[in-house]
Amino acid sequence: MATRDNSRIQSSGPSELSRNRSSRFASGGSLRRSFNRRYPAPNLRAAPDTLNRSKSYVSPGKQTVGDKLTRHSNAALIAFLLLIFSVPAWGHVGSPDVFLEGNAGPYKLFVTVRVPQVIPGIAQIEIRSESNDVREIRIAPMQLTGPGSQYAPTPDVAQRSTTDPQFFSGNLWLMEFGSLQVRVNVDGARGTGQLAVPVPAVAQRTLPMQKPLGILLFLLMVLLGFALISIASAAVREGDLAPGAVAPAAKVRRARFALVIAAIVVAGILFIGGEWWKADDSRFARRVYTPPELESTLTPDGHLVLHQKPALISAGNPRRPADAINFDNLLLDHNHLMHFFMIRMPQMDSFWHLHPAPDGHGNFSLDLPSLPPGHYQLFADVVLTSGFPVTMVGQLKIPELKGKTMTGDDSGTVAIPIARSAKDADAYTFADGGRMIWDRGSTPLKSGTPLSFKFEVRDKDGKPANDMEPYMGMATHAEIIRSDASVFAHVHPAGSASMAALDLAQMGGAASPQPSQQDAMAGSRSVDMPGMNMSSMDSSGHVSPDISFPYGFPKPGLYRIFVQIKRAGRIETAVFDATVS
Ligand SMILES: [Cu+2]
Repeated sequence: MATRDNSRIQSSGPSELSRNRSSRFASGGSLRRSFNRRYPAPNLRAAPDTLNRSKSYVSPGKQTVGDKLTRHSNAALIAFLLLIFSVPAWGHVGSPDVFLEGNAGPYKLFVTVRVPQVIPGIAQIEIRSESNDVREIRIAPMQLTGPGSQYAPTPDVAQRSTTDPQFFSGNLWLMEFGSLQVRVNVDGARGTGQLAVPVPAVAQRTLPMQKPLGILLFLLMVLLGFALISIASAAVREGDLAPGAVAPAAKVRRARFALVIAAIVVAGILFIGGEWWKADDSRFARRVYTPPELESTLTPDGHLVLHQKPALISAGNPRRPADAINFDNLLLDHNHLMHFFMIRMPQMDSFWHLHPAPDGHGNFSLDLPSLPPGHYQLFADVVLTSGFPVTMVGQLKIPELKGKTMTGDDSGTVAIPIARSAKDADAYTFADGGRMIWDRGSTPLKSGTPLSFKFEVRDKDGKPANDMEPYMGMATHAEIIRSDASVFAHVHPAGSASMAALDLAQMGGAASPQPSQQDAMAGSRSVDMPGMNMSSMDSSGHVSPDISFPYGFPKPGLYRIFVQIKRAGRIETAVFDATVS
């Protein structure tokens, strides 16, 4: 997803290095082999091209002349090492990583996919099994939709942790942008099972070249350049002289001429190389994903029209077209084509989750409810037909406004402003006296750690609420927003992947479903979605007052979490603040 994240690349600790340095990346040759092994057949021919191009992916924003000279195979190797040793920084509208809780057959898994910052790049897969009867877990990357989703590559075996036998991890190369998936196959005492994890793969940034490396390469360039010039001139001057003989004046003159010619040739090579580097760099820069902007127009009577701005999500694969944001062709994501969120900034005290509808002219529109006036940050979630989830961002100033009454799945709340100093509360009281309690556990919240968020809903008498209902087919919808709006995640009990993408993934990568199929899927999901975390819902749709979802904060900071539930026909939104270190 998108990069609104300015965080710098973090330095890699020793453990990070050793985790990434698996033997198959030791040399270029084995790298190529491993790539062919793990990638679906239709892409094989694209492989060398993609592979060679990857050296540009470490090209810096600010380059020294030396940086531009690295056009050799060892430079490509260095580039790969840089890629391998980089730790994912965080993007999305803050959150590129995928957290998923689901069932691979009889085995309940908690899967984290740490998406690389650059594509091609290495995704880190971490899997925790709830039970201890798992013998082996295999993982493989592939496209989520289209022909590439039909040909699973040979999977890799995930390594079992030596200290924690229920924890498995592995690294996978993601060679393409766009809508991918990681297939997780489990073999154990209770038979086999499969879970497909949708992974939106985008380049989040251009990795800068490390300064010492740039200086080293620059010096090498100077050395090699001068060496080449002097060899050329020395060869002309002394190439056919007897040992110890002195070069005649004519040869000395010709040698000077050769020196000038060699210098011009070297300068020309450097110039062409520099231009090549720049072209490659800008081509990659165009593929770095930033959240598409959402344009909005508000009429005085509170009618809001949302326009798309054309944006393409490159596939990075010449055989696969780029994904376009097209408001006329989206997937239904838990019953709606668009989930639209408004939050008043910077207080984060007025929060709305609305569902605009297509207006038939390529736009989405809705009548706003009565909102407190102010400056609002907008987030709009849609899912492209490839299963790629897009969060568009925008800003809107809301004047004093007499809005319409909310209907259907629309909801919102006004709470106290977010405060940096106060100790974060772990209970939220609803208007009817009922409460939601956050079981924060004893350890402080840390960024970069996959967490299971657990909440308990109590009625006004303090007893577990027995009037919980599914809200848009699920026990809860939670929105997690950083205080500077640089992180936005829309999370469900099954995790941070979009529900529409999950539907596609569990269908086994059939081509994009038709709307009728989607309706059937949406309908069936509210009762039972195979593979998904429905632990807080039973087959009759009864919802437990204990709700949970997996998520990991992408970076430290202050976050506000809106946990939305439905009780006795009312949609309620609990508000929690989280200080993350
Ligand atoms: Cu939702």
